[in-house]
Amino acid sequence: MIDLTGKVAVVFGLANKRSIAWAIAQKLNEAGARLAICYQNERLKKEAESLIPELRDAQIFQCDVSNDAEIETVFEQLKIAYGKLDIVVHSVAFAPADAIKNDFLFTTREDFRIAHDISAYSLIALARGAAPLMTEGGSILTLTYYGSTKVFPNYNVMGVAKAALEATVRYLAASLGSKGIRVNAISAGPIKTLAARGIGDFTKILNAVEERAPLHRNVDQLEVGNTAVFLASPLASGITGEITFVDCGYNVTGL
Ligand code: NAD
Ligand code: 0WE
Repeated sequence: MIDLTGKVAVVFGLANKRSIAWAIAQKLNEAGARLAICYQNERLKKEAESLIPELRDAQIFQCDVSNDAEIETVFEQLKIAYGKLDIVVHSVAFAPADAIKNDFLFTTREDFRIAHDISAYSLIALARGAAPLMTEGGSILTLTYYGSTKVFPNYNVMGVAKAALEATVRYLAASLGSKGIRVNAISAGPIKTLAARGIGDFTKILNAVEERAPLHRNVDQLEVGNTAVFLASPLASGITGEITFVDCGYNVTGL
């Protein structure tokens, strides 16, 4: 068993119990980490408040990652509450609905900007806020998707933003390596979360994985959580700048 007793983890991107962030928070907590959970806005506060009692030694904080002032404030609050940080989980993505529905050719400048700001730039902003608190080194994790590399119908500008996010992981790994801070991404297979709701062909995507992935099934949030615990732990001390697939092997298949 991996033991994260005495470690402090902050997780961004909790919307509801189906969120990948929630599974990661649960698994980190099971491993012994203290948990700071961040939700985006007032609208999601109630949900966070209702879930938090399921964890041991957890607190909630509000932070919209598109807002520099809120990022600054949350790291001030985390410093007061914990004094240090060991693990940061970025489980946040957003593109305006039109951009992941309409023809990619018509992606607007503003929708491109928003997708990249929230889904990729925010990792840099969070890493910069967290680094001074990661005084004993640490692990930064983000969530990506294979649409960064291959074309999936409708993923559109999110695919471009995930490509930027994965490159950001590599540059941050190089930037923070000398402080003993590792930066990695988990590339998860498709999972029915809030972020997947309303995506027309989602069942088709899930079925394609069942049919073609080496394991002939889909992944669940808890499998992503287990990999997050590993990457956050000393067992992964030699791994940084890496994209780890948790997709039942789908990405290695050619047909
Ligand atoms: P989710 O909807 O539960 O999580 C997305 C989170 O992003 C939400 O909690 C939302 O509040 C947060 N968010 C959006 N804009 C924000 C902002 N401005 N400030 C702060 N938070 C903001 O869905 P999820 O599937 O758990 O997504 C988490 C991550 O996993 C995303 O990066 C997503 O791209 C990635 N991912 C998801 C899948 C999938 O199929 N569900 C597959 C691979 C990767
Ligand atoms: O990263 C994602 C989805 C992220 C996402 C979802 C939404 C829906 C609501 C970002 N922005 C928005 N904006 C909204 O208004 N995934 C990996 C899940 C996902 O989304 C897809 C997928 C998969 C998988 C969209 C098209 C095709 C496949």
